[in-house]
Amino acid sequence: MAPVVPSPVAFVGIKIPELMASVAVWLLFVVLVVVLVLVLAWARRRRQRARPPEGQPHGTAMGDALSRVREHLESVWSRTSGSAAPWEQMEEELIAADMGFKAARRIVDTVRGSGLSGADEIRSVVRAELNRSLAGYDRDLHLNGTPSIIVLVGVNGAGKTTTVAKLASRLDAAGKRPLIGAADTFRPAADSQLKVWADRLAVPMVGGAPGADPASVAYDALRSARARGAGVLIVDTAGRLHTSHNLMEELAKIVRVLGRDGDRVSEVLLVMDATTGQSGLAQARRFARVGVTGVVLTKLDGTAKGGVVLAIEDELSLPVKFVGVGEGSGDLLPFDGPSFVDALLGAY
Ligand SMILES: Nc1nc2c(ncn2[C@@H]2O[C@H](COP(=O)(O)OP(=O)(O)OP(=O)(O)O)[C@@H](O)[C@H]2O)c(=O)[nH]1
Ligand SMILES: [Mg+2]
Repeated sequence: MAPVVPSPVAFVGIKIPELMASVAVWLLFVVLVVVLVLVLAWARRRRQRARPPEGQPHGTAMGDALSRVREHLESVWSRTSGSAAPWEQMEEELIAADMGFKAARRIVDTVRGSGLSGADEIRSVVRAELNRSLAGYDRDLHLNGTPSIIVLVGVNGAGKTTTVAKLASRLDAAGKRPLIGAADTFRPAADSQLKVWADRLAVPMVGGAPGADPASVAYDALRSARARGAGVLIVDTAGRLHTSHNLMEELAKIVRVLGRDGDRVSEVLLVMDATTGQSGLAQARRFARVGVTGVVLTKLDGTAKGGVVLAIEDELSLPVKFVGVGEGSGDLLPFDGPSFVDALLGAY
């Protein structure tokens, strides 16, 4: 008769089914921990990909974006130097750079009055005049309230949705916990366009059904932002023609409804396409009536007409707060007068 060998399991007093069950539980636990670690690492990588690497500038520099205008103006200074400078031609060239009639006239009068004639001297007189024109505007992005509310408005295709994404990226990188409100319920693809951005940036978004009342969608997004403890709500709106009374009323309603519970909309930013030039000013005048607090000038990278900043500020008395210099999430620069003037004239 074979000797009876006691099973090691029986030896330590645990039955085999119990042992298997506890091993299964431990295995499950280990798998869950591994999955959790992988998901967290993946989410972190995605967020880092959406941000510019440390130490690199956030998107295209202003100087690169304005290189075409700068080259154009460079030829203006050299051609108009000398005592018999063709002032009319200089004025025309400045208007061609989209500075607007008022700014162009002011610059020519200042250069003429200075009695200076060398290209470098003219450039330094123009630099002082431009800096003076652009000084004194409050260009800060004001974030008051919990959450702070930013609404973007503008005509079709100006760059609102892209700017919402760029702002979300900036504010997220600054630790402001943004939430995107997709209140363009008019264009069927608008919601999915913004969702792609929101997913890429790992920023939460609240939208609504196509055709839903944009003011209700904006209000739902505000409630969600409050519930999630978001720091800033950024609301995208549908592009509209400034001439449509009803659509302009709809914008006013969005702003009103967002303030219903005593919140205040911190910023209503008018998004303007720099390539539209002067014709954008008539549109902007009508938009300004919905309480616009500042302008985001997009597509500055694709134009030889960056001078429109001066025309906007002269004509609308609204500060340009940001400029768009590309299609990426990092291609939004806070506008500041001296860097803009350096980009226009060369920094020396
Ligand atoms: N080069 C360049 N392209 C831009 C910039 N901002 C936006 N765009 C492009 O302009 C096009 C329109 O941008 P959208 O953000 O969809 O414009 P929108 O105002 O939301 O358009 P609607 O919702 O249809 O009114 C897109 O192809 C963008 O990639 C910019 O600063 N530079
Ligand atoms: Mg849009």
